Amino acid sequence: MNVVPESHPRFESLRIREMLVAGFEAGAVAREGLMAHGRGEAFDYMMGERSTPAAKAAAKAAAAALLLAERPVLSVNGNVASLCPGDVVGLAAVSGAKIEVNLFYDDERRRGVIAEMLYEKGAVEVLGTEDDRAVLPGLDSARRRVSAEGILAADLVVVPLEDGDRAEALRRAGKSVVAVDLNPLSRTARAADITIVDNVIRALPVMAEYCGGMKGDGPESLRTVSGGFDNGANLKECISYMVGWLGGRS
Ligand code: PTJ
Repeated sequence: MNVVPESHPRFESLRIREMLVAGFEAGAVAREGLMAHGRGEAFDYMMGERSTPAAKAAAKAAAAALLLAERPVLSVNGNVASLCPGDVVGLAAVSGAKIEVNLFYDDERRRGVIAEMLYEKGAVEVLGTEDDRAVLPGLDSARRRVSAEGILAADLVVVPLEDGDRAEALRRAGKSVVAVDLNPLSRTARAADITIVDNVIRALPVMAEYCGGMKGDGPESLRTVSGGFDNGANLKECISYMVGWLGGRS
């Protein structure tokens, strides 16, 4: 983690890459997760590697929805565990959400490594490592294996770095879906109720901050915030922001 000098103009981006490589070497990140990060990086570049006003609005609506939910769950994969395990634990603590490991490239050993990374950051309980997991209907990938006490019973699931299939299956199962995806064109981004088009590294702390700020608010006020959110319009705003950002650089 000390090869790139802090004075390097791309230090932050390179530091994030090193976190993923370290996560890969620790056995948490799938090989394919490294490539998925590359796609994310490209979109992040197109929005100036910052949380846009549209992303902040989506994070606020997501925080209100999280506080309103009765059985919210944060779904964690290898990339998320390697990039921001402490932020996952922090968001769970402030929102009352459960934490569940759920992998596309499912592997018992990797699930254990990821759970351990979260426990090291203070997680009280990490679901998804049990042998006898339940099945989320309407999904063929390994992501269908879910905890009966977690995602199966959830009324809202936060899905950072997701594949569209599961986002759609979760919606069909009657759950609200909050996605964090740098790609505003992805199937996940379109299938979710609320999509935060931002890097998960920035989005989770912003969500936690909004949760902390709105924690004392009544359900009516929270419903006004989450119900007033239009995901389609927000995605359009994100795309316009990217086009504007690129236009300004040419
Ligand atoms: O750990 P596993 O086995 O669950 O595997 C995880 C990956 C990421 C490999 C798996 O979910 C996958 O293949 O995902 P996709 O279909 O490549 O989608 C990942 C999405 O996340 C893409 O739209 C990327 O743009 C986006 N993305 C990548 N890095 C980030 C991101 N979004 C937010 N923050 C990031 N840091």
